[in-house]
Amino acid sequence: MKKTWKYAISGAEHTPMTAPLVLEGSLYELMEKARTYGYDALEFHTRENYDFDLDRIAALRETGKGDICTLATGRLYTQGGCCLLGDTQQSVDGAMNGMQTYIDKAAALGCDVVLGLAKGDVKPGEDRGEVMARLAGRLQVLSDYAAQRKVRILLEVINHYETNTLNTAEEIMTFFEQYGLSNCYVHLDTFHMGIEEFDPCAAIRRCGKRLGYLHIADNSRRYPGSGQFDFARILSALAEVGYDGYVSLECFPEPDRDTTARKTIEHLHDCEKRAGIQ
Ligand code: LER
Ligand code: MN
Repeated sequence: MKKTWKYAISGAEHTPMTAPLVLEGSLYELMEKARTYGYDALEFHTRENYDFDLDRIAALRETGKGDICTLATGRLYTQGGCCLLGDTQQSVDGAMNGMQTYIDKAAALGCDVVLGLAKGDVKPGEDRGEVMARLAGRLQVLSDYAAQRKVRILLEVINHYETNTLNTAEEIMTFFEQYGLSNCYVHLDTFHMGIEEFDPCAAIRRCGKRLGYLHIADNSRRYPGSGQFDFARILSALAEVGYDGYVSLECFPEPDRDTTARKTIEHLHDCEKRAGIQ
């Protein structure tokens, strides 16, 4: 079987103690570090108004010293308090404007955006069908805005302890089948799948060509290879659907950032070998 995907690693300039983010440091240093550890690119977590030095990034790319594949937007919600299903107009406008700013930055960088918690929730007493239609309408605006700029929206499937919408591959695929949203792609995460899916490989196959991004962590949300998940099986499922996006490490940096980054890439290469993936 053929390896069709690339590997990425998550990082931010400042990571809260509770965040499952591996690297911490300046963006440009992290882009280089990712490459040194053997990953193809960096997944960067930041606020929407981050000032990217595009010349410096272009130089890192041209010399093969570093790359950036995604901007994660969760801080729009966790720090900015805005989400697409917000209960005030200010929260919704903040999320729409904030996402458009992230998309503008991603367009300048030539990368994609991840949308997870900034999606929001159905509130008690609300009609779920109506709320999901409202979410689809707002996503359609963002999806069109991003498509015009050649940016894809990677919509993350997150477990039900963190959010109450789009918790499984089946749910998001049914949502896409109902509303189209052709520039939105499924973003799975092995940690969340361990909670929600009967079989993560079946979930990958259900998404097929609509799978756009994958976070990996082991069952305890520590590095792949530290726990019970079978990553050889997961990589085989990716090969089966011809997945050509990034497999990005998002886990707790325990026992430390360096060990996490090294052990993961070692384990992934070992799993590739065991699964006969070249
Ligand atoms: C973010 O990628 C994620 O997986 C969520 O658990 C964040 O809370
Ligand atoms: Mn994730």
